[in-house]
Amino acid sequence: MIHAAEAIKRICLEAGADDVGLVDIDRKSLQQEREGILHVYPLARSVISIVVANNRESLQSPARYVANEEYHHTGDRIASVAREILRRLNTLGIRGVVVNKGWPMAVNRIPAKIWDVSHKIMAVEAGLGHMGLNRLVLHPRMGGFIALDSILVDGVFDAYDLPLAKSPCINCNLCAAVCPTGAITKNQPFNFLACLTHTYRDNFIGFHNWVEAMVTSQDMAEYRSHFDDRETALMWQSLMFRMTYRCSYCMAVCPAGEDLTASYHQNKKLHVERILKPLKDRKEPVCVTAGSKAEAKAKSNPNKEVRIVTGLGRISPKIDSGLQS
Ligand code: B12
Ligand code: SF4
Ligand code: SF4
Repeated sequence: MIHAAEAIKRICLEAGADDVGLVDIDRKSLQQEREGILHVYPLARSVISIVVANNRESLQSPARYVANEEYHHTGDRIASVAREILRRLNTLGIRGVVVNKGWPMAVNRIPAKIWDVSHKIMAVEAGLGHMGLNRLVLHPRMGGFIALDSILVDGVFDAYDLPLAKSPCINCNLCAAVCPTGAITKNQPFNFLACLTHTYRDNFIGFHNWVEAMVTSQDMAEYRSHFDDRETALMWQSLMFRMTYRCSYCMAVCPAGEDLTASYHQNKKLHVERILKPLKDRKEPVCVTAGSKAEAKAKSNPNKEVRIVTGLGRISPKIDSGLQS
């Protein structure tokens, strides 16, 4: 049976998605993604890509614990919305699987890819936006302030979406300007290791380093040379509550999307003063590996305290040596 795309989309919006697009998994542009999709759900025929908006101002706050709470809540909400959509589709005879929006992932696969379905690629194929210079999917209205999720279903639809003709990225370069690790630069590919080493410090990489520091340190002074008391507190918080993202500034400053671009163009200076500057000037440690371009970048901002860490290298030398620039 072929289902009406319009009716499926209506169900998604009524269940709480802020936007939705439909993708057939046989299209040529998804050939590399098929294996991952079929690993998660061997009966998949289509992907329903959904978007849920974040509260923008919470993500822009210099109080980063406020931004973190927003990430986690929007993540929970999109996971619930996706499950609600699937329950409703079940009543039409459509079966499927909701893919995790992010964590938990197949972290035991490192150094191989730890996720199976790239929500960004699905969202682009579903016509929900394009990846901007910051490598985030920018929605034409909501910009980058969105969470993404994908529902893999066995149903076939009478119409599918295609990528948008135009990218919402306005090439303002603010994401590159605010990035404390230099992961985003105009003429080079996104340096995911630079981003990962800093933003994910209180995630699995830092955790490995933390265990190592505890096992190998002879006394507290040596332990504190690896993890000072602030870092121990952040690790405790990530383990006790939920992971602390140390950065995400590239999302906070991005003026893409109708909701924001017009006001940005009206007063660029105000946008920079109010949103970019407090993040750029924020006094904080920036975690980098020794000798990396990220180290040089972090050192160039006097407001940042450069923290040399082991990074992923100790856990997965293969990734570090193969990809670090
Ligand atoms: C892996 C990952 C990361 C990695 C790599 C980012 C990346 N660009 O791929 C790191 C840790 C750096 C990261 C950081 C962040 N992420 Co993230 N991340 C993911 C994840 C799990 C997969 C992304 C993906 O598909 N990448 C592959 C392709 C599409 O990305 P790409 O840029 O074209 O290619 C790069 C990677 O492939 C990378 N790469 C190559 N080989 C390898 C090997 C390994 C092991 C890794 C890790 C990466 C890697 O290098 C390529 C060149 O840059 C998704 C969830 C999901 N399951 O889809 C969330 C996701 C992309 N993240 C998201 C967010 C919000 C963030 C952060 C803001 C942190 C946060 N608060 O959550 C930062 C922003 C950094 C940035 N500017 O991209 C959102 C993005 C929403 C949006 N509007 O687009 C997603 C979709 C989660 C969600 N469900 O909403 N993330
Ligand atoms: S999350 Fe931070 S370090 Fe990573 S790309 Fe964005 S601004 Fe750069
Ligand atoms: S901050 Fe500017 S350059 Fe960067 S992704 Fe957003 S619109 Fe594009």
